[in-house]
Amino acid sequence: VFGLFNLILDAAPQTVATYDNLFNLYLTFGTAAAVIVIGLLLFFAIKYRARDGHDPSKYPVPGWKIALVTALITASVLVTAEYQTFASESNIVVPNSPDAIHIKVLAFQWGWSFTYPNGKTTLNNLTVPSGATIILNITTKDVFHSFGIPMLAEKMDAIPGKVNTMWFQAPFQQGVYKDAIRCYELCGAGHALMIANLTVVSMESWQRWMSS
Ligand SMILES: [Cu+2]
Repeated sequence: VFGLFNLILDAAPQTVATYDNLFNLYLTFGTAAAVIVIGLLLFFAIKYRARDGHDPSKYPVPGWKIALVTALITASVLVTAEYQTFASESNIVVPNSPDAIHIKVLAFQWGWSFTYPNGKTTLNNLTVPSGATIILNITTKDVFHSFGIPMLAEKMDAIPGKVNTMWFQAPFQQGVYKDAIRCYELCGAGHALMIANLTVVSMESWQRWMSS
């Protein structure tokens, strides 16, 4: 099932694949740990249950070998998860690219305003060129909000008096991604309405709009 999802997201940005791979790794280890622990718990609970003719003091006690094997398996799982986590960080740090497009995001009760390098502003719609590296500088006019693009597996808090940076690679597929942007911090009566579109245009029409 996860392989299938990855296939569908094949055309999606690298950051999405990084987050998904990491999530699937933790999910796999977590599920395996749960199955083994709960399975053994049930197995031993039934095997060594109290009944006539059985003396608990005569039951076998696990020796150092089984303890060592358990410790080694646990250590290798933890080392693998930590290694993958730190290795993934290089894929998601804000890129220091001169081609990156910087856009200011201002959250307010209740909506989003985006200000582009040419000084223009759009409301509840973020327009970016296909495949480009986008660096967002996110803040808020009033209360705490949180800027999230679930389809890109990204989220960043918008905090009064502070500018938080988040970056993403724009999807390659052009078009309007309806309701792709949402608020993830309960921010008042209109919280559920803090929805914006992500519009992906060609680099040519982006540049035309930038210079218009
Ligand atoms: Cu909000």
